[in-house]
Amino acid sequence: MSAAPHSASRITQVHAREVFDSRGRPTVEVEITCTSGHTGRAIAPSGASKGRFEALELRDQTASRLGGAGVRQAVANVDTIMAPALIGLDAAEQDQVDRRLLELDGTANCSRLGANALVAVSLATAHAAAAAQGRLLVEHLYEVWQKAAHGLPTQGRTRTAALGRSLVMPLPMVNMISGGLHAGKNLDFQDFLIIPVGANSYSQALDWIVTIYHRLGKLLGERGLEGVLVGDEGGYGPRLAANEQAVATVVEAISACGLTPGRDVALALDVAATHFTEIQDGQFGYRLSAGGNRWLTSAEFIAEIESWTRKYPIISIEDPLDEADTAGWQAITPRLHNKVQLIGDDLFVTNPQRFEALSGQGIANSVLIKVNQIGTLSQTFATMRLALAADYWPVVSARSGETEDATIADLAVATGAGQIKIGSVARSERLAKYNQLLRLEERLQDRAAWLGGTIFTGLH
Ligand code: 2PG
Ligand code: MG
Repeated sequence: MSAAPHSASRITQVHAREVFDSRGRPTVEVEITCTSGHTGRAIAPSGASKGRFEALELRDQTASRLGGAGVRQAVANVDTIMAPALIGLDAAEQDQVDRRLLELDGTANCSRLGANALVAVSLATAHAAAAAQGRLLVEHLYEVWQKAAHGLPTQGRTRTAALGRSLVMPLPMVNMISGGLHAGKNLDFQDFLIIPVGANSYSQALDWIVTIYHRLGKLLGERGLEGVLVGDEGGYGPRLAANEQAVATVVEAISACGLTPGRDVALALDVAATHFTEIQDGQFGYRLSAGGNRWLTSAEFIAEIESWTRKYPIISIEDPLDEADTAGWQAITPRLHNKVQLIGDDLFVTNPQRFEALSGQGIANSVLIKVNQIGTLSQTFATMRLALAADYWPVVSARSGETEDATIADLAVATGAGQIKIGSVARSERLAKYNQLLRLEERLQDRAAWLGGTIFTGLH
């Protein structure tokens, strides 16, 4: 049902400015004001280990200022092109606003106006609509999502049957040790994470995570492993001898806290393999540096990852192979899909078309959800809907470049995604989201379910 044209949430003003993210890089902030006088604000995040098929983040490329990273053009695009076209629309009609944005851009990857401009406008629209209606953001997003998810089959799916249909406090997947592009390439793999599958509430999950994080820091410090230095997402960035040592050390930290690895707290990896792919003679391969210089074929690399899943309680693996190594993905999926969550991040880039095409080839069983990979909230919801309809777990995710903007916390709860990945439990751009989830848990109480590790029932 369309709201009346004189509704309180009609857009009267759209304004952008350049602000800075957690890496001290410029990004786009947008404020949208409605007839009611209420304003909504959002800030675009930014990735470092990007997928090749992500929407384009527009940077000024003027070397004389901020090394070319400025976003003044994206800001100008909001103020001069988007604002006049959005004024008068109803912010509560998210799909109309997003459609208008995509029409104005007119490209498949937001390359004319910039995905950083689009995402900030799209998210600010939701904030403005919520404020104008005097509702919590999570409540407004829930309504928008329910509309987008309309007709989602409720029968016949097992893994994700409980997801996407109601408010759910997400199970956090939390970075403990960082490598790859987020920590000066000290390790090949990007994230060594934990999932508190045995926790019986979000706040208990967070308690466990924080306890393990500090214990791990102490452990690394005792071993002289620079345990105090943290990567872009707040995870420790120690110079370990091998990728596997990171896994073993995290397991040790879990046990040292009196928790049982696997039962209470499981492990997860974001391999981000795209960033150490090395094609030789037209064949996909992976160049590992930590623990000796080795080049492995896809098949050898898959065998190595599989051997880890036998040795350690790993329940989730993200981007184990290059985004274009389709044959590799087709080989790893049947081998591991009953045992682990196989997340496509760089693989799917939250793009509904890519998701449809690749999931149709039986690749992965989970999709990472990052609004700025695709541009707008509506496209993000389209991907999430497709994911749930295909029985894929959606995991709402932050980027390595973040800010105080905590929208994804509300987004994860509103969509009932079941999982969230924000980084570690240090650095305020991460805690802004974890803390918002604590507020939501308190505020929503029984209205938001806690499914915890039960979403993985069926994996063994
Ligand atoms: C990832 C993300 C977040 P980036 O690869 O999953 O951890 O990193 O934002 O750099 O793409
Ligand atoms: Mg990733």
